[in-house]
Amino acid sequence: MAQATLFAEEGPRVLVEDGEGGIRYWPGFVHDATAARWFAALRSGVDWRSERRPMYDRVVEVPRLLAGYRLDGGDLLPEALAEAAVAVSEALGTPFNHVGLNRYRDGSDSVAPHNDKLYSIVAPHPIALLSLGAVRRMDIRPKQPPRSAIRIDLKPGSLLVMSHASQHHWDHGVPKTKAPVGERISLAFRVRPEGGRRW
Ligand SMILES: O=C(O)CCC(=O)C(=O)O
Repeated sequence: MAQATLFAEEGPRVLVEDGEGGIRYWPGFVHDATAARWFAALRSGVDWRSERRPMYDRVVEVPRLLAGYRLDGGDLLPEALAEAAVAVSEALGTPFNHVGLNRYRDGSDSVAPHNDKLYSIVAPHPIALLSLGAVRRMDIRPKQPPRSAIRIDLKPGSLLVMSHASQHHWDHGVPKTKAPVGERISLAFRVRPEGGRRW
């Protein structure tokens, strides 16, 4: 698909500055119609899994559905995912080799505040989060005081780009909400180290 029909016009906004591009929010990265088409295709075409993970002395259900694909030719990609991967990689000039998918079924699904583990991503490449489906709020909070959060409503078709360096100083998370919200899917593009543990 030609990029002219993929991309919307609203450009990126800088939320945090650092020497590697900081944290940028690009509300209209793709048109609403493209975002809606990718959402529908991925919701039905991905083999979603639920996961349980150890948390302190317990094992808890991860509060969202997950999936992941290699982008280096190792996995057969749903067409919508292949299109999204090309769009994001070309726009950022980044050789992303992995995409993690998160599906938030309703407001009780969430991701706790965290930073990407630095051993699991290659510097100086950024992490890019493409949002599809319902709007959910992301809180981006400095690790050091004063810890006041940047709160950003992630619109469908938006791209949030976080530098590798930002992961040292900022946490990000999508809190639960009691508001009635529809489903959201996020695509988290990363450059993983070859032979690393986190594929
Ligand atoms: O859903 C999002 O936009 C955030 C996902 C996230 O933080 C992650 O996959 O590590």
